[in-house]
Amino acid sequence: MNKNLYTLLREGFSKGEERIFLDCMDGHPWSYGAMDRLCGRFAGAFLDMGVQAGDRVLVQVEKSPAAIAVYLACLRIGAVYTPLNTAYTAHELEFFLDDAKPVLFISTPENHEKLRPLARRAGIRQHHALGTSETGHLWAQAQVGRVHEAICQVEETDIAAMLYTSGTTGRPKGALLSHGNLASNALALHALWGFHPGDVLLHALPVYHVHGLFVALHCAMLSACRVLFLPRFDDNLILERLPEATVMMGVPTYYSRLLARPDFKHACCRGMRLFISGSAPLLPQTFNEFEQRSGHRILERYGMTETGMIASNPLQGERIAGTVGFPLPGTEVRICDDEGKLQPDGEIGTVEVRGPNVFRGYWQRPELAAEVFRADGFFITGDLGHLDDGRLTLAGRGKDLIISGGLNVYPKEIEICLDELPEIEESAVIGVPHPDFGEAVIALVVAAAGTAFDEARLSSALRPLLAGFKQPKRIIAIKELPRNAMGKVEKNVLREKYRDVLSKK
Ligand code: MLC
Ligand code: AMP
Repeated sequence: MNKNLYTLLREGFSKGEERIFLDCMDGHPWSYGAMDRLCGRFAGAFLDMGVQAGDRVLVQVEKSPAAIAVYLACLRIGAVYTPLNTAYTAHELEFFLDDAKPVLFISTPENHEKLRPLARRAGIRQHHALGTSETGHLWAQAQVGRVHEAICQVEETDIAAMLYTSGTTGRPKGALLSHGNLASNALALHALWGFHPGDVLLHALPVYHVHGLFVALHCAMLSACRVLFLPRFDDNLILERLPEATVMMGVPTYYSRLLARPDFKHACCRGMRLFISGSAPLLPQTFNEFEQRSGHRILERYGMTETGMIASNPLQGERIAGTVGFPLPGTEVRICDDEGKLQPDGEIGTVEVRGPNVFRGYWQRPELAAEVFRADGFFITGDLGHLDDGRLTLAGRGKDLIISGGLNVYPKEIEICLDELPEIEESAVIGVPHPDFGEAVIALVVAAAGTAFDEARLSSALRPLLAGFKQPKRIIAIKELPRNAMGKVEKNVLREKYRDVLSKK
Protein backbone atom coordinates (compact mmCIF):
# COMPACT_ATOMS: atom_id res chain seq x y z
CA MET A 1 0.00 0.00 0.00
CA ASN A 2 1.18 3.50 -0.81
CA LYS A 3 2.15 5.29 2.44
CA ASN A 4 2.22 8.70 0.79
CA LEU A 5 0.51 11.20 3.10
CA TYR A 6 -1.27 12.65 0.10
CA THR A 7 -3.10 9.34 -0.39
CA LEU A 8 -4.41 9.57 3.15
CA LEU A 9 -5.40 13.24 2.86
CA ARG A 10 -7.14 12.63 -0.45
CA GLU A 11 -9.03 9.72 1.05
CA GLY A 12 -10.26 12.22 3.65
CA PHE A 13 -11.48 14.83 1.24
CA SER A 14 -12.43 12.70 -1.78
CA LYS A 15 -15.94 12.24 -0.38
CA GLY A 16 -16.42 15.98 -0.56
CA GLU A 17 -14.44 17.17 -3.58
CA GLU A 18 -16.84 20.00 -4.28
CA ARG A 19 -16.90 21.16 -0.68
CA ILE A 20 -15.12 24.38 0.10
CA PHE A 21 -11.59 23.91 1.42
CA LEU A 22 -9.92 27.33 1.66
CA ASP A 23 -12.13 30.38 2.02
CA CYS A 24 -9.98 33.51 1.85
CA MET A 25 -12.95 35.91 1.80
CA ASP A 26 -11.97 37.13 -1.67
CA GLY A 27 -15.08 35.76 -3.33
CA HIS A 28 -13.14 32.81 -4.83
CA PRO A 29 -13.21 29.95 -2.36
CA TRP A 30 -11.12 26.92 -3.27
CA SER A 31 -12.93 23.62 -3.30
CA TYR A 32 -11.08 20.42 -2.42
CA GLY A 33 -11.39 19.34 -6.06
CA ALA A 34 -9.93 22.62 -7.35
CA MET A 35 -7.04 22.32 -4.89
CA ASP A 36 -6.40 18.75 -6.05
CA ARG A 37 -6.32 19.94 -9.67
CA LEU A 38 -3.94 22.84 -8.95
CA CYS A 39 -1.76 20.44 -6.99
CA GLY A 40 -1.68 18.17 -10.08
CA ARG A 41 -0.60 21.11 -12.24
CA PHE A 42 2.19 22.14 -9.86
CA ALA A 43 3.28 18.51 -9.60
CA GLY A 44 3.54 18.36 -13.41
CA ALA A 45 5.51 21.63 -13.49
CA PHE A 46 7.92 20.48 -10.76
CA LEU A 47 8.60 17.20 -12.55
CA ASP A 48 9.27 19.11 -15.78
CA MET A 49 11.77 21.25 -13.85
CA GLY A 50 13.63 18.09 -12.91
CA VAL A 51 12.47 17.73 -9.31
CA GLN A 52 12.60 14.08 -8.27
CA ALA A 53 11.43 12.13 -5.25
CA GLY A 54 13.67 12.91 -2.26
CA ASP A 55 14.74 16.34 -3.63
CA ARG A 56 14.24 19.33 -1.38
CA VAL A 57 11.91 22.10 -2.50
CA LEU A 58 12.70 25.23 -0.48
CA VAL A 59 9.74 27.58 -0.18
CA GLN A 60 9.56 31.11 1.24
CA VAL A 61 6.22 32.51 0.13
CA GLU A 62 3.23 34.30 1.62
CA LYS A 63 0.31 32.33 2.99
CA SER A 64 -2.11 31.58 0.15
CA PRO A 65 -4.03 28.68 -1.42
CA ALA A 66 -1.22 28.39 -3.98
CA ALA A 67 1.29 27.87 -1.17
CA ILE A 68 -0.82 24.96 0.06
CA ALA A 69 -1.01 23.55 -3.47
CA VAL A 70 2.81 23.66 -3.61
CA TYR A 71 3.00 21.71 -0.35
CA LEU A 72 0.55 19.10 -1.62
CA ALA A 73 2.33 18.87 -4.98
CA CYS A 74 5.60 18.10 -3.18
CA LEU A 75 3.88 15.30 -1.26
CA ARG A 76 2.37 13.99 -4.49
CA ILE A 77 5.72 13.66 -6.26
CA GLY A 78 7.62 12.52 -3.16
CA ALA A 79 9.72 15.69 -2.91
CA VAL A 80 10.71 17.07 0.48
CA TYR A 81 8.76 20.22 1.28
CA THR A 82 10.96 22.71 3.13
CA PRO A 83 9.09 25.86 4.19
CA LEU A 84 10.75 28.95 5.59
CA ASN A 85 9.46 31.81 7.71
CA THR A 86 8.73 34.80 5.45
CA ALA A 87 10.38 37.05 8.04
CA TYR A 88 13.85 35.61 7.36
CA THR A 89 16.27 38.14 5.90
CA ALA A 90 18.49 37.51 2.87
CA HIS A 91 21.36 37.07 5.33
CA GLU A 92 19.52 34.23 7.09
CA LEU A 93 18.36 32.73 3.80
CA GLU A 94 21.90 32.28 2.59
CA PHE A 95 22.41 29.60 5.22
CA PHE A 96 19.23 27.71 4.27
CA LEU A 97 20.00 27.78 0.56
CA ASP A 98 23.44 26.31 1.17
CA ASP A 99 22.34 23.81 3.80
CA ALA A 100 19.18 22.42 2.21
CA LYS A 101 20.70 22.10 -1.26
CA PRO A 102 17.27 22.38 -2.88
CA VAL A 103 16.66 21.51 -6.50
CA LEU A 104 13.88 24.08 -6.58
CA PHE A 105 13.61 27.34 -4.62
CA ILE A 106 10.31 29.24 -4.62
CA SER A 107 10.17 32.82 -3.38
CA THR A 108 7.70 35.70 -3.59
CA PRO A 109 7.54 37.77 -6.81
CA GLU A 110 8.74 40.75 -4.72
CA ASN A 111 11.89 38.92 -3.55
CA HIS A 112 12.56 36.96 -6.71
CA GLU A 113 14.98 39.41 -8.36
CA LYS A 114 16.68 40.32 -5.09
CA LEU A 115 17.35 36.69 -4.20
CA ARG A 116 18.43 35.61 -7.66
CA PRO A 117 22.19 36.16 -7.02
CA LEU A 118 21.97 34.22 -3.75
CA ALA A 119 20.24 31.31 -5.44
CA ARG A 120 22.77 31.34 -8.25
CA ARG A 121 25.68 31.38 -5.81
CA ALA A 122 24.19 28.40 -3.98
CA GLY A 123 24.05 26.54 -7.32
CA ILE A 124 20.26 26.18 -7.33
CA ARG A 125 19.06 25.10 -10.77
CA GLN A 126 15.44 26.20 -10.50
CA HIS A 127 14.33 29.42 -8.81
CA HIS A 128 10.75 30.55 -9.36
CA ALA A 129 8.30 33.06 -7.99
CA LEU A 130 4.88 32.38 -6.57
CA GLY A 131 2.38 35.11 -5.83
CA THR A 132 -0.64 34.97 -3.58
CA SER A 133 -2.99 35.64 -6.50
CA GLU A 134 -2.54 34.47 -10.06
CA THR A 135 0.73 36.28 -10.51
CA GLY A 136 4.28 35.06 -10.84
CA HIS A 137 5.98 32.44 -12.94
CA LEU A 138 4.66 29.31 -11.29
CA TRP A 139 0.98 30.08 -11.86
CA ALA A 140 1.63 30.79 -15.53
CA GLN A 141 3.76 27.70 -15.94
CA ALA A 142 1.18 25.52 -14.20
CA GLN A 143 -1.66 26.78 -16.42
CA VAL A 144 0.02 25.70 -19.65
CA GLY A 145 1.86 22.61 -18.42
CA ARG A 146 0.70 19.05 -17.92
CA VAL A 147 -1.29 17.70 -15.00
CA HIS A 148 0.43 14.97 -13.03
CA GLU A 149 -2.18 12.68 -11.50
CA ALA A 150 -0.16 9.85 -10.01
CA ILE A 151 0.82 9.85 -6.36
CA CYS A 152 4.43 8.81 -5.85
CA GLN A 153 4.77 5.43 -4.16
CA VAL A 154 6.59 5.88 -0.84
CA GLU A 155 7.36 3.95 2.32
CA GLU A 156 6.29 5.16 5.76
CA THR A 157 9.87 6.18 6.53
CA ASP A 158 10.39 8.28 3.39
CA ILE A 159 10.78 11.98 4.07
CA ALA A 160 7.82 14.26 3.35
CA ALA A 161 9.04 17.52 4.81
CA MET A 162 12.05 19.17 6.34
CA LEU A 163 11.45 21.92 8.88
CA TYR A 164 14.30 23.96 10.24
CA THR A 165 14.61 24.44 13.95
CA SER A 166 17.35 26.40 15.59
CA GLY A 167 19.50 25.13 18.38
CA THR A 168 21.87 25.96 21.18
CA THR A 169 24.78 26.42 18.75
CA GLY A 170 22.85 29.07 16.84
CA ARG A 171 23.00 27.01 13.66
CA PRO A 172 19.56 25.84 12.43
CA LYS A 173 19.10 22.18 11.64
CA GLY A 174 16.61 20.54 9.32
CA ALA A 175 14.25 18.12 11.11
CA LEU A 176 13.31 15.31 8.72
CA LEU A 177 9.66 14.31 9.01
CA SER A 178 8.47 11.21 7.24
CA HIS A 179 5.13 10.49 5.59
CA GLY A 180 4.50 8.08 8.47
CA ASN A 181 5.31 10.73 11.11
CA LEU A 182 2.86 13.21 9.64
CA ALA A 183 0.15 10.66 8.88
CA SER A 184 0.16 9.11 12.36
CA ASN A 185 -0.06 12.51 14.05
CA ALA A 186 -2.81 13.70 11.69
CA LEU A 187 -4.94 10.62 12.35
CA ALA A 188 -4.41 10.79 16.11
CA LEU A 189 -5.36 14.48 16.38
CA HIS A 190 -8.28 14.20 13.98
CA ALA A 191 -9.80 11.49 16.16
CA LEU A 192 -8.82 13.01 19.51
CA TRP A 193 -10.33 16.42 18.76
CA GLY A 194 -13.42 15.00 17.09
CA PHE A 195 -13.07 16.64 13.68
CA HIS A 196 -16.07 16.03 11.42
CA PRO A 197 -17.27 17.33 8.03
CA GLY A 198 -19.44 19.99 9.65
CA ASP A 199 -16.46 21.70 11.27
CA VAL A 200 -15.30 25.10 10.09
CA LEU A 201 -11.72 25.86 11.10
CA LEU A 202 -10.63 29.43 11.75
CA HIS A 203 -7.04 29.55 10.52
CA ALA A 204 -4.89 32.60 11.22
CA LEU A 205 -1.57 30.81 11.79
CA PRO A 206 1.40 31.01 9.46
CA VAL A 207 1.85 27.97 7.21
CA TYR A 208 5.59 27.47 7.55
CA HIS A 209 5.41 25.72 10.94
CA VAL A 210 4.08 22.45 12.29
CA HIS A 211 1.15 24.22 13.98
CA GLY A 212 -0.47 26.04 11.04
CA LEU A 213 0.59 23.64 8.30
CA PHE A 214 0.33 20.14 9.70
CA VAL A 215 -1.75 20.25 12.87
CA ALA A 216 -4.43 22.58 11.57
CA LEU A 217 -4.67 21.72 7.88
CA HIS A 218 -4.31 17.95 8.14
CA CYS A 219 -7.16 17.78 10.68
CA ALA A 220 -9.35 19.82 8.33
CA MET A 221 -8.43 17.84 5.21
CA LEU A 222 -9.19 14.49 6.80
CA SER A 223 -12.83 15.52 7.13
CA ALA A 224 -13.02 17.85 4.11
CA CYS A 225 -13.78 20.76 6.44
CA ARG A 226 -14.10 24.36 5.40
CA VAL A 227 -11.16 26.50 6.47
CA LEU A 228 -11.52 30.24 7.00
CA PHE A 229 -8.04 30.99 5.72
CA LEU A 230 -6.90 34.36 7.06
CA PRO A 231 -3.63 35.81 5.77
CA ARG A 232 -2.41 36.45 9.33
CA PHE A 233 -3.68 37.02 12.84
CA ASP A 234 -5.82 40.16 12.88
CA ASP A 235 -8.23 40.52 15.78
CA ASN A 236 -10.73 42.44 13.63
CA LEU A 237 -10.85 39.66 11.07
CA ILE A 238 -11.04 37.00 13.77
CA LEU A 239 -14.01 38.68 15.42
CA GLU A 240 -15.68 39.05 12.02
CA ARG A 241 -15.29 35.37 11.11
CA LEU A 242 -15.62 33.76 14.54
CA PRO A 243 -19.42 33.41 14.36
CA GLU A 244 -19.04 31.13 11.29
CA ALA A 245 -16.38 28.92 12.85
CA THR A 246 -16.54 25.81 15.03
CA VAL A 247 -12.83 25.31 15.82
CA MET A 248 -9.91 27.70 16.21
CA MET A 249 -6.23 26.94 16.75
CA GLY A 250 -3.73 29.49 17.94
CA VAL A 251 -0.75 30.40 20.04
CA PRO A 252 -1.48 31.96 23.46
CA THR A 253 -0.91 35.50 22.09
CA TYR A 254 -4.01 35.03 19.88
CA TYR A 255 -6.13 34.35 22.94
CA SER A 256 -4.71 37.20 25.02
CA ARG A 257 -5.24 39.56 22.08
CA LEU A 258 -8.88 38.45 21.83
CA LEU A 259 -9.28 39.11 25.54
CA ALA A 260 -7.95 42.63 25.03
CA ARG A 261 -11.00 43.31 22.86
CA PRO A 262 -13.93 44.53 24.97
CA ASP A 263 -16.32 43.30 22.25
CA PHE A 264 -15.09 39.70 22.56
CA LYS A 265 -17.80 37.89 24.48
CA HIS A 266 -20.05 34.80 24.60
CA ALA A 267 -22.09 35.85 21.58
CA CYS A 268 -19.02 35.87 19.27
CA CYS A 269 -18.49 32.17 19.99
CA ARG A 270 -22.01 30.90 19.46
CA GLY A 271 -21.06 28.27 16.86
CA MET A 272 -17.73 27.36 18.40
CA ARG A 273 -17.11 23.93 19.87
CA LEU A 274 -13.34 24.08 20.45
CA PHE A 275 -10.49 26.55 21.00
CA ILE A 276 -7.05 24.92 20.92
CA SER A 277 -3.81 26.50 22.12
CA GLY A 278 -0.20 25.44 21.79
CA SER A 279 3.39 26.26 20.79
CA ALA A 280 3.98 28.25 24.00
CA PRO A 281 2.69 28.14 27.59
CA LEU A 282 -0.88 29.29 28.07
CA LEU A 283 -1.04 31.23 31.32
CA PRO A 284 -3.71 29.95 33.73
CA GLN A 285 -4.99 33.52 34.02
CA THR A 286 -5.58 33.61 30.25
CA PHE A 287 -7.33 30.22 30.45
CA ASN A 288 -9.57 31.43 33.30
CA GLU A 289 -10.37 34.82 31.83
CA PHE A 290 -11.13 33.20 28.48
CA GLU A 291 -13.57 30.84 30.12
CA GLN A 292 -15.34 33.71 31.86
CA ARG A 293 -15.59 35.80 28.71
CA SER A 294 -16.45 33.10 26.16
CA GLY A 295 -17.76 30.15 28.14
CA HIS A 296 -15.02 27.95 26.63
CA ARG A 297 -12.21 26.12 28.37
CA ILE A 298 -9.26 26.33 25.95
CA LEU A 299 -7.82 22.92 25.11
CA GLU A 300 -4.05 23.14 25.52
CA ARG A 301 -1.76 20.71 23.75
CA TYR A 302 2.01 20.34 23.52
CA GLY A 303 4.28 19.56 20.60
CA MET A 304 7.50 20.23 18.78
CA THR A 305 8.77 20.41 15.24
CA GLU A 306 10.70 17.16 15.71
CA THR A 307 7.75 15.24 17.10
CA GLY A 308 4.56 16.86 15.92
CA MET A 309 2.03 16.81 18.73
CA ILE A 310 2.95 14.88 21.86
CA ALA A 311 0.21 15.46 24.42
CA SER A 312 -3.21 17.04 24.62
CA ASN A 313 -5.85 17.90 27.15
CA PRO A 314 -8.98 15.84 26.51
CA LEU A 315 -11.91 16.81 24.31
CA GLN A 316 -14.25 15.11 26.78
CA GLY A 317 -12.98 15.21 30.32
CA GLU A 318 -11.20 17.76 32.40
CA ARG A 319 -8.98 20.38 30.77
CA ILE A 320 -6.70 21.64 33.49
CA ALA A 321 -5.06 25.05 33.16
CA GLY A 322 -1.28 24.87 33.24
CA THR A 323 -1.15 21.23 32.12
CA VAL A 324 -0.81 19.88 28.58
CA GLY A 325 -2.83 16.74 29.18
CA PHE A 326 -2.14 13.14 28.24
CA PRO A 327 0.22 11.60 25.68
CA LEU A 328 -1.44 11.05 22.32
CA PRO A 329 -2.54 7.46 21.63
CA GLY A 330 0.49 5.54 20.36
CA THR A 331 2.93 8.08 21.81
CA GLU A 332 4.92 7.30 24.95
CA VAL A 333 6.10 10.05 27.29
CA ARG A 334 8.46 9.59 30.22
CA ILE A 335 10.32 11.90 32.56
CA CYS A 336 14.02 11.29 33.10
CA ASP A 337 16.99 12.90 34.76
CA ASP A 338 20.06 13.94 32.73
CA GLU A 339 21.43 10.39 32.80
CA GLY A 340 18.20 8.95 31.49
CA LYS A 341 17.02 7.57 34.85
CA LEU A 342 13.25 7.40 35.10
CA GLN A 343 11.76 9.93 37.53
CA PRO A 344 8.86 9.01 39.83
CA ASP A 345 5.44 10.60 39.42
CA GLY A 346 5.42 14.27 40.35
CA GLU A 347 9.20 14.73 40.04
CA ILE A 348 10.48 17.25 37.52
CA GLY A 349 12.82 15.99 34.81
CA THR A 350 13.29 16.13 31.07
CA VAL A 351 10.40 15.09 28.86
CA GLU A 352 11.31 12.20 26.56
CA VAL A 353 9.09 10.95 23.76
CA ARG A 354 8.83 7.84 21.60
CA GLY A 355 6.29 6.97 18.95
CA PRO A 356 5.38 6.99 15.26
CA ASN A 357 5.31 10.80 15.37
CA VAL A 358 8.99 11.18 16.26
CA PHE A 359 11.17 12.48 13.40
CA ARG A 360 13.82 10.55 11.50
CA GLY A 361 16.81 12.75 12.40
CA TYR A 362 18.48 15.96 11.31
CA TRP A 363 19.42 16.62 7.69
CA GLN A 364 23.09 15.91 7.12
CA ARG A 365 23.81 15.93 10.86
CA PRO A 366 23.91 12.22 11.79
CA GLU A 367 26.22 13.01 14.70
CA LEU A 368 23.34 14.78 16.49
CA ALA A 369 21.33 11.56 16.75
CA ALA A 370 23.46 10.38 19.66
CA GLU A 371 22.75 13.64 21.51
CA VAL A 372 18.99 13.65 21.12
CA PHE A 373 18.02 9.97 21.05
CA ARG A 374 18.37 7.42 23.85
CA ALA A 375 19.44 3.92 22.88
CA ASP A 376 15.84 2.71 23.25
CA GLY A 377 14.56 5.26 20.73
CA PHE A 378 13.21 7.94 23.09
CA PHE A 379 13.76 11.51 21.87
CA ILE A 380 15.03 14.00 24.46
CA THR A 381 12.88 17.11 24.01
CA GLY A 382 14.85 19.49 26.24
CA ASP A 383 11.58 20.52 27.90
CA LEU A 384 11.17 20.02 31.64
CA GLY A 385 8.02 18.59 33.12
CA HIS A 386 6.37 16.10 35.43
CA LEU A 387 3.77 13.37 35.06
CA ASP A 388 0.95 12.91 37.55
CA ASP A 389 -1.29 9.91 36.91
CA GLY A 390 -0.40 10.14 33.25
CA ARG A 391 -1.09 13.86 32.91
CA LEU A 392 1.84 15.99 31.77
CA THR A 393 2.68 19.42 33.17
CA LEU A 394 5.54 21.39 31.64
CA ALA A 395 7.86 23.11 34.07
CA GLY A 396 10.16 25.26 31.98
CA ARG A 397 12.93 24.35 29.58
CA GLY A 398 16.28 22.75 30.02
CA LYS A 399 17.32 24.28 26.71
CA ASP A 400 18.33 27.92 26.28
CA LEU A 401 15.28 28.75 24.22
CA ILE A 402 13.03 31.81 24.11
CA ILE A 403 9.47 31.44 22.77
CA SER A 404 8.12 34.79 21.64
CA GLY A 405 4.56 34.91 20.38
CA GLY A 406 4.85 31.19 19.58
CA LEU A 407 8.09 31.63 17.60
CA ASN A 408 11.34 30.08 18.77
CA VAL A 409 14.44 32.14 19.24
CA TYR A 410 17.76 30.67 20.27
CA PRO A 411 19.88 33.29 22.09
CA LYS A 412 23.13 31.99 20.60
CA GLU A 413 22.13 33.08 17.10
CA ILE A 414 21.62 36.66 18.27
CA GLU A 415 24.69 36.66 20.48
CA ILE A 416 26.83 35.64 17.50
CA CYS A 417 25.50 38.61 15.49
CA LEU A 418 25.98 41.03 18.39
CA ASP A 419 29.49 39.83 19.22
CA GLU A 420 30.59 40.45 15.63
CA LEU A 421 29.75 44.15 15.92
CA PRO A 422 32.90 46.20 16.66
CA GLU A 423 31.11 48.20 19.40
CA ILE A 424 30.46 45.07 21.45
CA GLU A 425 32.82 43.20 23.70
CA GLU A 426 30.36 40.46 24.66
CA SER A 427 26.64 39.86 24.99
CA ALA A 428 23.99 37.74 26.66
CA VAL A 429 20.54 37.34 25.16
CA ILE A 430 17.62 36.35 27.36
CA GLY A 431 13.84 36.07 27.28
CA VAL A 432 11.79 38.20 29.66
CA PRO A 433 8.03 38.46 30.20
CA HIS A 434 6.20 40.48 27.53
CA PRO A 435 2.54 41.49 27.80
CA ASP A 436 1.69 40.52 24.20
CA PHE A 437 4.22 37.86 23.16
CA GLY A 438 4.37 36.07 26.54
CA GLU A 439 8.12 36.24 26.40
CA ALA A 440 10.38 38.45 24.27
CA VAL A 441 14.03 38.93 23.50
CA ILE A 442 16.36 41.43 25.16
CA ALA A 443 20.14 41.70 24.98
CA LEU A 444 22.58 42.70 27.68
CA VAL A 445 25.85 43.87 26.20
CA VAL A 446 29.25 44.97 27.39
CA ALA A 447 30.53 47.76 25.15
CA ALA A 448 33.98 47.40 23.64
CA ALA A 449 36.62 49.64 25.22
CA GLY A 450 36.71 53.11 23.71
CA THR A 451 33.29 52.88 22.01
CA ALA A 452 30.16 54.84 22.86
CA PHE A 453 27.07 52.73 23.47
CA ASP A 454 24.16 53.66 21.18
CA GLU A 455 21.13 51.37 21.41
CA ALA A 456 19.45 52.67 18.26
CA ARG A 457 22.59 52.23 16.20
CA LEU A 458 23.07 48.67 17.42
CA SER A 459 19.43 47.83 16.61
CA SER A 460 19.86 49.18 13.08
CA ALA A 461 23.00 47.10 12.66
CA LEU A 462 21.04 43.94 13.57
CA ARG A 463 18.09 44.68 11.24
CA PRO A 464 19.53 43.21 8.03
CA LEU A 465 20.94 40.20 9.88
CA LEU A 466 17.97 38.83 11.79
CA ALA A 467 14.22 38.37 11.23
CA GLY A 468 12.08 40.94 13.07
CA PHE A 469 10.81 38.55 15.77
CA LYS A 470 14.42 37.78 16.78
CA GLN A 471 15.43 41.46 17.09
CA PRO A 472 15.99 42.33 20.76
CA LYS A 473 13.18 44.57 21.98
CA ARG A 474 15.84 46.28 24.10
CA ILE A 475 19.64 46.30 24.04
CA ILE A 476 20.96 47.33 27.42
CA ALA A 477 24.56 48.16 28.29
CA ILE A 478 26.00 46.64 31.47
CA LYS A 479 29.50 46.76 32.94
CA GLU A 480 30.12 43.03 32.93
CA LEU A 481 28.21 39.78 32.49
CA PRO A 482 27.63 37.85 35.73
CA ARG A 483 29.53 34.54 35.62
CA ASN A 484 29.71 31.51 37.87
CA ALA A 485 32.90 29.86 39.08
CA MET A 486 33.13 27.92 35.81
CA GLY A 487 33.00 31.16 33.82
CA LYS A 488 29.49 30.45 32.48
CA VAL A 489 27.19 33.46 32.12
CA GLU A 490 24.50 33.32 34.80
CA LYS A 491 21.45 33.99 32.69
CA ASN A 492 19.12 33.28 35.61
CA VAL A 493 20.60 36.26 37.42
CA LEU A 494 20.02 38.44 34.35
CA ARG A 495 16.47 37.11 33.83
CA GLU A 496 15.62 37.98 37.41
CA LYS A 497 17.20 41.42 37.30
CA TYR A 498 15.63 42.47 33.99
CA ARG A 499 12.30 40.63 34.24
CA ASP A 500 10.26 43.84 34.26
CA VAL A 501 11.94 45.82 31.47
CA LEU A 502 9.29 44.96 28.88
CA SER A 503 6.27 44.48 31.08
CA LYS A 504 6.38 47.89 32.81
CA LYS A 505 5.36 50.53 30.30
C1 MLC B 1 6.12 39.71 15.03
N1 MLC B 1 6.98 40.43 15.76
C2 MLC B 1 7.32 39.72 16.83
C3 MLC B 1 6.62 38.50 16.71
N2 MLC B 1 5.88 38.52 15.58
N3 MLC B 1 8.15 39.98 17.85
C4 MLC B 1 8.30 39.02 18.77
N4 MLC B 1 7.66 37.83 18.73
C5 MLC B 1 6.83 37.55 17.70
N5 MLC B 1 6.20 36.37 17.63
C6 MLC B 1 7.47 41.80 15.52
C7 MLC B 1 7.79 42.09 14.08
O1 MLC B 1 9.10 41.80 13.78
C8 MLC B 1 7.51 43.57 14.01
O2 MLC B 1 8.58 44.26 14.57
C9 MLC B 1 6.32 43.74 14.94
O3 MLC B 1 6.40 42.66 15.87
C10 MLC B 1 5.00 43.68 14.20
O4 MLC B 1 5.02 42.57 13.29
P1 MLC B 1 3.71 41.89 12.74
O5 MLC B 1 4.10 40.86 11.76
O6 MLC B 1 2.72 42.94 12.36
O7 MLC B 1 3.20 41.16 14.05
P2 MLC B 1 1.89 40.37 14.23
O8 MLC B 1 1.21 40.15 12.92
O9 MLC B 1 1.14 41.01 15.32
O10 MLC B 1 2.46 38.94 14.67
C11 MLC B 1 2.49 38.47 15.98
C12 MLC B 1 1.90 37.05 16.02
C13 MLC B 1 2.73 36.17 15.08
C14 MLC B 1 1.95 36.57 17.45
C15 MLC B 1 0.44 37.09 15.55
O11 MLC B 1 4.10 36.19 15.48
C16 MLC B 1 2.23 34.77 14.98
O12 MLC B 1 1.30 34.47 14.25
N6 MLC B 1 2.85 33.84 15.75
C17 MLC B 1 2.51 32.42 15.67
C18 MLC B 1 3.73 31.64 15.35
C19 MLC B 1 3.45 30.16 15.15
O13 MLC B 1 2.70 29.73 14.29
N7 MLC B 1 4.09 29.31 15.96
C20 MLC B 1 3.96 27.87 15.87
C21 MLC B 1 5.33 27.24 15.75
S1 MLC B 1 5.17 25.46 15.68
P3 MLC B 1 9.08 45.69 14.04
O14 MLC B 1 10.20 46.02 14.95
O15 MLC B 1 9.49 45.46 12.63
O16 MLC B 1 7.89 46.60 14.17
C22 MLC B 1 5.59 24.94 17.23
C23 MLC B 1 5.24 23.54 17.61
C24 MLC B 1 3.95 23.54 18.31
O17 MLC B 1 6.02 25.70 18.02
O18 MLC B 1 3.86 22.98 19.42
O19 MLC B 1 3.02 24.10 17.77
P1 AMP C 1 9.37 24.27 17.96
O1 AMP C 1 10.77 23.88 18.13
O2 AMP C 1 9.18 25.56 17.24
O3 AMP C 1 8.60 23.20 17.38
O4 AMP C 1 8.83 24.55 19.41
C1 AMP C 1 8.60 23.51 20.28
C2 AMP C 1 8.66 23.99 21.68
O5 AMP C 1 7.52 24.80 21.98
C3 AMP C 1 8.58 22.86 22.66
O6 AMP C 1 9.81 22.20 22.84
C4 AMP C 1 8.08 23.56 23.91
O7 AMP C 1 9.18 24.16 24.58
C5 AMP C 1 7.19 24.65 23.33
N1 AMP C 1 5.76 24.32 23.46
C6 AMP C 1 4.92 23.78 22.56
N2 AMP C 1 3.68 23.65 23.06
C7 AMP C 1 3.73 24.14 24.33
C8 AMP C 1 2.79 24.30 25.39
N3 AMP C 1 1.51 23.97 25.24
N4 AMP C 1 3.22 24.81 26.55
C9 AMP C 1 4.51 25.17 26.72
N5 AMP C 1 5.44 25.07 25.77
C10 AMP C 1 5.07 24.56 24.59
